[in-house]
Amino acid sequence: KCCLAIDIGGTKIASALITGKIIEQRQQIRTPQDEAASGMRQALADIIQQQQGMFDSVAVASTGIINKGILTALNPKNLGGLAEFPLLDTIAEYTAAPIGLLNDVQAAAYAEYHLLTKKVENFVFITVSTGVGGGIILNGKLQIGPNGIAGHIGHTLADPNGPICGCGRQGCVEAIAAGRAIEAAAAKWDDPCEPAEVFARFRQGVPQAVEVVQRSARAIANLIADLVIANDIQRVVLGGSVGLAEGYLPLVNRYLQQLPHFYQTAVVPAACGSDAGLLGAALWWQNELA
Ligand code: ADP
Ligand code: BMX
Ligand code: ZN
Repeated sequence: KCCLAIDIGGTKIASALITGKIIEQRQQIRTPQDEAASGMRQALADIIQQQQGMFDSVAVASTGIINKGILTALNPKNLGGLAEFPLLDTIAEYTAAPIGLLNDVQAAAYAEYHLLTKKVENFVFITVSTGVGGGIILNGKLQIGPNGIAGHIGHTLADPNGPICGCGRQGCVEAIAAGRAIEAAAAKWDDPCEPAEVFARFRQGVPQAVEVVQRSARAIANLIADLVIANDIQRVVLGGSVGLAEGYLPLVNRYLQQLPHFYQTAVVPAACGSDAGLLGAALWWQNELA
């Protein structure tokens, strides 16, 4: 049985054919930013039509709140202003195969949890990417919630005096720590640059870059501490292009280790790297829906 997995992020849309844990035909395109709704429809149509006849099911991991087949952005700025999109109906126009939908980070958490070698009951996956997202597993069960909202930990409070988040709240973790937040900070520099270059400068010790990366890592360390003390989380896995950027995780660990021991837990990088969302969507479909 082969599953067409699609992972829709704020920056990139990945797709692949997945059989068991084997990933084939992996492709990646940029997430449409202007004309976001028609761009999204076209991107989905292209992916499905390219693989037509090759899959028995479609599993989609998407950024945003996924509820009753609809994608609702908590932070529309992460999706080129797209606030709501009929994900299920759109995909169903292009294929008769059964379709499963899940939030992108809930999916990634599912994959990473099921790949752990040392079993734990309570687990969190955090992505620091375009936004900051989370997937929470309690007593071995992925938390989705009655409205699909569970795990949106990027929108917990980091600083009541912080920047206004795209979700409308002031001082969210996402507004301080996410790739887009780093991008916004670096755009104001005399010598502006992209997040990848911010990290290169951070590793060279350029003070401006060090400050921005430290601010992000400190917010994530405090978020982890809050999750641990609220839910007795035994393990945290970090993903996303910012979360996996060289030098970032050691910094998060350093801030976490400065806190009293009850707040601490092991934080490790995503075993599936940038494939966690794809693999998680397919695994979740196979195990929970098929
Ligand atoms: P998505 O949010 O679509 O899942 P990513 O996980 O790749 O995608 O995260 C995208 C964010 O990561 C963007 O804000 C981008 O600027 C930033 N980014 C991309 N590459 C790097 C890198 N090498 N180091 C640090 N940040 C990066
Ligand atoms: C945002 C939110 C989450 C998502 C997280 C990470 C939107 C559109 N997305 O907090 O649903 O899981 O970003 O998403 O409101 P990514 O695009 O950075 O992978
Ligand atoms: Zn927010």
